[in-house]
This record gives sequence, C-alpha cells and structure tokens, in this order.
Amino acid sequence: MGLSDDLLRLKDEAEAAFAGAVATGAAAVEAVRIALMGRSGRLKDLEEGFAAAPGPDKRTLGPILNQVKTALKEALAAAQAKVTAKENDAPIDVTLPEQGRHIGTIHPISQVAAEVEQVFTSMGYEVIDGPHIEQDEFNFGRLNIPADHPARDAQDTFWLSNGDLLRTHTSAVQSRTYKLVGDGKLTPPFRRVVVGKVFRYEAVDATHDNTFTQVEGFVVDKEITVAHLIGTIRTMLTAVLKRDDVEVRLRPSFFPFVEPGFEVDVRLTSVESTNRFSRWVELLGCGMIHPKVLSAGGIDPTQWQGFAFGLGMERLTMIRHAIADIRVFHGGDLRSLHQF
Ligand code: FA5
Repeated sequence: MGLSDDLLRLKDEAEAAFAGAVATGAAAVEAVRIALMGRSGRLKDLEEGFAAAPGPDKRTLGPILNQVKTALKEALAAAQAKVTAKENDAPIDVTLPEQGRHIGTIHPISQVAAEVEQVFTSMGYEVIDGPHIEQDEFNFGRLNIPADHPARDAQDTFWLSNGDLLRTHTSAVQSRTYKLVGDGKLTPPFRRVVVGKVFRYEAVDATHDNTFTQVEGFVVDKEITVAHLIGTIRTMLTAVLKRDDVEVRLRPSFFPFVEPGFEVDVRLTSVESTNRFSRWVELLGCGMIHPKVLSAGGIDPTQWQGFAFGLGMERLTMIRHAIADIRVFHGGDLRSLHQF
C-alpha cells in the first residue's frame, strides 16, 4: 500500500535527518522540524492522504500514522536534548582576558546643567525648553534686532534654505514666552529658565566653540530691579561654582533686548597664568528686559518689568573644574570626560 510505505519511509528519513542535524546545531534541528513536521511539511501531506483514504484502508493506516507521528516527536525531542547538552558542555577558555566593563559617566555639561536647574527651581523658576531650529522672528525680530541691525553680525549662524536658522542664543525662548502672553496662553508674573544648545558661525579657540550651551533665565513681575538681577546671579554662581578663588565683575554692555545691559566677567586667582581663566573671561550677558521686547509680546511695560540673563554653560563648567580649553566638551575624548 503506497501511503503506508511513504509513512514508514518518512519515519526512517526523519530519524536520520535529526541525528545528522545535531552535529550542526539548534538551527539545523529546527530546519528539519519545519521541513518534516511543519504546517506545510511532509507529514502534513501524508495526513491529508490519510484523510482522503477510503474507510477500510483507514483502519490499517491509522495505527501506522500514529506510530510515525510518535517516532517523529521522539526523534525531535532527542535531537533537541542533544544540542542543548552539547551547548552546555562547550569548554570555557579560562585563559581569555576579561573584557572589562565600561561604565559611562554623565557629561560634565549635563552635570552642571542639572545643578543650575536645581538652583533655579529652588527659587521658584519653571524649567522650559525651545527648538534648536528657530524662526528669524523669535531669534532676532522680537528681540529688537530688525533685519538690518548690526547686532546680527555678532551672532552669525547657520541658515536653512527656508529662512529659518540654528538659534544663536537661548534668548529666542524669551520671545516665545512673551508671545504666549500676547496669545492669551500665559499671564505674568513668571520666572523661567532654559538650558540648551546654541549655534554660531564662530572661529573656535580655547573659550569659543561653534556649538555651545546657554542658560537663559528671565523674570517678569512687578517692581523688579537690577538688584534682583545681581542677587540672582550671585546666588547661582555661589551655588554652582563651589570655589573660593573666583573674582566677579559687572560692567555695562549693550544688547538690543535689554536696557540697561551688563556683562559679567569672571577670573580665577589660583590657577596658573597659562590658564585662560587667570585673566577676565566673559561669562554672561544680562540686563533689564527692554520695554520694546515686552510690548512686542503683548506685555504692558508700564505694568510689568523684568530682568534676563544668558550664560555660557561651557565657560561656567570650565571655571568650576578649572578646565583650560572648551574643546574638551565636544572633542569626544573619553579620557578627559571620564574625569568628571
Ligand atoms: C547672548 O547670547 C545674549 N543672548 C545674552 C543675554 C541674555 C543678554 C539675556 C541679555 C539678556 P553673548 O553673545 O554675549 O550674549 O553670549 C552669552 C554668553 O554665552 C557669553 O557670555 C559666553 O559665556 C557664552 N558664549 C558666547 N559665545 C560663545 C562661544 N562661541 N563659545 C562658548 N561660549 C560662548
């Protein structure tokens, strides 16, 4: 009878195929299982033949089919057990050198950024964010820097073909916040802080990079004065720098979006004269928010005042750790970064 011969042949072939596959491994055993016992495997075909056989033949073929099925299952189980045993017995080469575990560290800028955010949160500031790709309107226009203003030259950047740009400073987030007021989505008073990347077309040296990080803090409230601004900056620098060799000076400066405006410089009295921070280095720009900037956002400057500052996080971190060169931060040399 054809079908019973086919069934018995399948049994013999399966036993040989599984035994052969063991030498190759688990994937080979699985391939044999699929070919013989899978949903469109050989056994399935023969089962269909059995289903189509006339009643009397079924009585003879039934036990043979069951016997073949059991034999296949046993051959599969035996092959799988052998493969597992072989894998468990694989020799371990105890002379191989240990691979070592490389545990990462948090980037020094991220560490100091977290501390800055913590200091400002403790003073009631809200931590917010803004886009790296910015519109001219927010980066310049609403900050009292119209299209032909020379202040744009000091912050040249990377422009996109649609007229957007990579933001040159986090002050763009101020413009976005003031617009929220004009749109009726936010009401003063508020205190906000942003830490984020900014981009400039800049010659790189020990204290300048083309991609760096700024902290922008700004407050809009009633009866805000320069004294609040100075007190806030002093609080931040004391909390974050944790050094006793820091000298700070405030000098008048110009930014179109503040009036009056200042810059804060810092120097370290105990570092070697080769370290750039042994001389004055500018750390931040700040001032009282210009009435035109408040008005552009729909805030009445006769009712509300505020201060704002923008600080270079790389420079802050360099002072904190007496790092002499800004290129450490984006240089990707793990030997430097792992020290923090
Ligand atoms: C600004 O970017 C203003 N938006 C700051 C500001 C905010 C003023 C709010 C008033 C009110 P400035 O271009 O000076 O200003 O940059 C601010 C700080 O960013 C600098 O003091 C410096 O610490 C840092 N900085 C500027 N350029 C670079 C650079 N190329 N690489 C690293 N840090 C830089």
